[in-house]
Order: sequence, then structure tokens, then C-alpha cells
Amino acid sequence: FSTPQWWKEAVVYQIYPSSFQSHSGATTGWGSIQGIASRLDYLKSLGVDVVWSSPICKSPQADMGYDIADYKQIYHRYGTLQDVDNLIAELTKRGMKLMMDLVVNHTSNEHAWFLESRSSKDSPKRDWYIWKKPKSVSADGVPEPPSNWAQILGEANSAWTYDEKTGEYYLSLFTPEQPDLNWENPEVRAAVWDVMHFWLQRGAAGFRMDVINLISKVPGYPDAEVVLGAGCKFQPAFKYFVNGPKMHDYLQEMHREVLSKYDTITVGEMPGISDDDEVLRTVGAKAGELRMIFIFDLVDIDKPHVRMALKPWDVKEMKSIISRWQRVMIEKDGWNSVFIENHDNPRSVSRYVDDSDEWRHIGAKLIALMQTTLGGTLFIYQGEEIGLRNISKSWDIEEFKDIETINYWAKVNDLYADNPEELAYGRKIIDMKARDHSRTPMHWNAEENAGFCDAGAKPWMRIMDDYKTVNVDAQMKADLGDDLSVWQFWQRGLKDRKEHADVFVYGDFEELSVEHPNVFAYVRTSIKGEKWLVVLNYSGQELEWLMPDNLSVQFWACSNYVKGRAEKPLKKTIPLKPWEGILGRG
Ligand code: TEU
Repeated sequence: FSTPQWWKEAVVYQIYPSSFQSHSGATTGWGSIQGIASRLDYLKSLGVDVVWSSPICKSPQADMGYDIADYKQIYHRYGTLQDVDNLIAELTKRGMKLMMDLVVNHTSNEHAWFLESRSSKDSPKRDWYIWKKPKSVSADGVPEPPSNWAQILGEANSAWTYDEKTGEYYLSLFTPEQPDLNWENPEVRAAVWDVMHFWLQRGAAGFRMDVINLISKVPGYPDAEVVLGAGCKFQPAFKYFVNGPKMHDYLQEMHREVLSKYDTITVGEMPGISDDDEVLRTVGAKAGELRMIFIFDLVDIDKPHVRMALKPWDVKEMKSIISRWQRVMIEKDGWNSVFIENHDNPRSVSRYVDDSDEWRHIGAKLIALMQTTLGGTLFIYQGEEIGLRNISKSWDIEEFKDIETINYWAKVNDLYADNPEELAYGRKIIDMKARDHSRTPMHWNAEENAGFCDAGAKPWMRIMDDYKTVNVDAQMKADLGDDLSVWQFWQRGLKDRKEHADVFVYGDFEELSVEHPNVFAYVRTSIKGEKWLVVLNYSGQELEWLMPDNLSVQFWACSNYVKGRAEKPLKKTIPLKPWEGILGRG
């Protein structure tokens, strides 16, 4: 952390606090801050520098903590402010840092600010949220929402929630329990700056900022175009609040009022944006807004208009997305965040490779080789380091806990109660896209409850059935001769990334074989001219890949099949096993 660019080289590990680790004696069946503190040596040994925890503040948990009721108190199942202070102290001892999850596009509907705002039209805090009269009220007194916007976590519902008491609607883009703050109001912005100072002065190193590009809405909240077909009363309205008219003003004010006063790491979650120049207005080296953002092009590769749906994709599209952002940030002096998993997406081994018993660990290492050799700040999501896969298709729907999944399944049953094919398709969407897949408790060992919580406690969510074979303990201790477990492969990849940061963090990026349908190959080159070649076979077939004439490899540093293939290739054609990735020194 000694250099001003420390946040570029840092490896960030995202913890989903409800599912990471409980602490001995706890009977909640939830993870806790004490549990996180007990795993810092583990994270250090993996090669983690910064811990980002999904929200831990006081919340009724309508959206697993992304509905905050008090920004300066801790959710009781997770612990206390004292526990957070202790966590920060323990991280500091190990040369690590804490990144908080800042959720300020909206609060919980149980936040004191909202309770006051909804108490009356004359409340001093009425204008802290977005209140509108009904578009109309029918003869029998049924109000109509101000516009046809659909809820993001359940598009069968309106993004406007009716409040009987004052006869008005409030905007709640995600769920009725998450009223949007009115960022037009300088009092709201000042209150957010105060929350940020509170955590930065407490020792947090910065923030992941939840949907920070949605804070400015198009005035008037106009009706959205109809893109969802028959039976859908409400429509996705992203164009009316993604990177809205005043977003940059607010982010620049945030930088002036808060971020410029600290040495922070910041990453803005920005769903729905993919325009180079618009992105650079936030992450450009001289932008004066945020260090980096999460761009969703890769994790939304199979998303049509809404996330709980499917659209086809192929390896070429995946390659073009990754290569594009590697190039854009180099050419336009911006900075990437590198991530392929988080708490809102299915597991990467189930989405991008083959998660069968035979291929899961090979595919997980293929992804690890890609992630540890791409340019930008690297983010790993809990469980990704051991190659956790999606929930089994055999689980009952009741085992899925996420509000988005619950709303989606309710919509499918409302629309297609007597249509087995549509119900089956709806379950297929859940099996492939539910956010629950990445929220099951962590697999620490083969003991009861996978070591996540005491045997006497009931985990808040079912633990996956493969925890006895796929767990941290087994993979850290694995002695596979010439091979490495997924965890060992990640540990080695993070070590190589650190040792060759000038190549893998900062280096140039050039894609090879752009037209190849299965092989993702690229060369990373440091400013001093040190070249490394990465060749990734994103298929289950044996392939031969032709090395370009102008490239030669001195030795193969590693493959995801064996620790390393030191021999020099005799020919220009490189044989690739199914899902094989190789790294060679040019
Ligand atoms: O998610 C932002 C968001 O809209 C996308 O992740 C995605 O569209 C969403 O998961 C619905 O498909 C952030 C948080 O990461 C998520 O967990 C919260 O539910 C959401 O904001 C509201 O705070």
C-alpha cells in the first residue's frame, strides 16, 4: 500500500457476510463479522489485500442488506460497531484493508429518514425521497402509478409504491422496501457525505458503491417504451435512470467533499452502461470521480432486457467483451475492474465452462488463469477460489431465498399456472440465473454445516450437497503430485500476478486469433518489453492452436492441468486439451 497506485495492484476479495463464516458459539446460522475476522489469515495466505463485504449495516434484510435502515449501526446478526473496529484492526495488523458497500441510491423503508418523509406531505424530509401523485385515479378510487416503470427485482410489479396515508406514490426501483433517495436535494447529498466520512474516519479504506449510476433520474419520469410483451403492464426503464443527467455532477461533488480528502479505493457498480466515453468520464485518470467501476457486459452476456431471462452467446462474444475493455482502458487512460463473479450472478464455472464432476476443477482453473492475467484491479468472489458451482436442479424452489427469485417465480406461476412447459422454462431460468447460486454458505471443510456454522445452528440457507468434496480444507491440503487444486492454482496465480505486476496488472494487451471460435489467446507486455502469452481453450474439445510466426515461447510457466510445462514447444502448433489454459514466457 506504499505506492499511490496501491489500489491498482490490490487483490480484492468480496465477502457475502450472511454466508461467509459464522463464529463459534453463534446460533443464528448466519455469518458474522467475528467470523470474517477469524478467516483473515486464510485470506492473507490466498493473496488477498482488500476485503470488500456486502452490506453489514442495520437492515430488515428485505434485499439481504441492500436496504439499509441505519448507516451507522450494524445488523444485529452480524455483530456490533466494536466488531467492525476489531476487524479493521486485525486487517491492519496483516497489511490488509476493508472496503465497505455504500448503498445510497435508496434506503430501507424502515430508515428514520423515510419514516419521517412518509409521515406527511409537509414533512421537512418529504423531499428526501421521490414522491409523485398518481397519474390518475379511477372512478372506483384505484390510483395509477405516475409512470409505467417496472421494478428491477421483479418486473411484474411497478417501480412506484402507493402510500395510502398521503395518497401519493414513492419511487422504489428495486423493491417497495427500497425507496429511492432524491439526490436532487442537497440535504440528501450532505447526509451521504456524512455517512462516507463516518466510515472513512473509522478506518475503512473505501467503498464499492451500489448502483451509483442510477442516482440521477430523467426529470418527469416519462413512460418507458414497451419491450416486454403481452401481459406485462410495466416496462424496464433503464434509459431513464442509467447514467442520468446529473450523475457526474453528483460524483464530482462526492469527490470534492469526501474522496479527495482520503487515500481511498472506490469502485462504482454501474449496471447498464457500456459506452466508452461515458465510462471514461468516471474512471478516466483525470475524471475526478471514482477509481474504477463494475461494467456488466461480461456478467450480462446472457441477459436480454431483464436479467431473469436468457439470450444466446458464444466464446467469440465473450472474448470481444473482455478484449474491448482491456484495450479501451489502455488507449483512453482509464482503469479496469476485473471480475467474473459476485453475489448477483450464477457461478462462473456453471456459466462459462463445464461444471460437471469431471471438468469443474479444470474449468475453474481455466477461469483463474484468465482472471489473474488480465489488466486492472482484480476482484474475487467468495467460493470462486475453490470452484463452487450452481445449486443443484434437484432443490425445491423453497430453498431459494432471494427476493428476485421469489418475485420471478411468483410471476411465472401467475402467468402460466396451467402451462407445464412455461413453468419448466421458468425453473430453468432459475437454475441458470438465480442470484441464490452464489449466496449459499461457504464450504470450509467436510464437517457438519461445512464448517460454516456450529453443528447446533441451522444455516439460514441450505448448504450445497458437494461440500464434503469441494471445500477449502481439502483443496489447501491437496497433494496432487504434478497437479494443483483450484485453490492452490488461484494462490499461485495471485503470486505470479504480484511478481509480474508490470506485465499482468499494468502491461499492454493484444488479442491473438480474434476469429477463433473457441480459443482466447492474448499477449501481455510490460513497459520494458517482457512478454507473456496466455492461451485459453474455452471448449470441451481437443484443439490445436497455431502460434503466430512473430511469437516464440521460451518456456511454459503453467497450465491448468499440471503445475508447469517447462519444455519448449517443438512446433508452432500447440495441442490444447479440453478446457486447457496455458501461460508461456515470450
Ligand atoms: O445490484 C444492481 C443491479 O441492478 C444488478 O446487479 C442486477 O440488475 C440486479 O441484481 C437484478 O437483476 C445491486 C446489488 O448488487 C444487488 O444485490 C441489489 O439487489 C441491488 O443493487 C439493489 O440494491
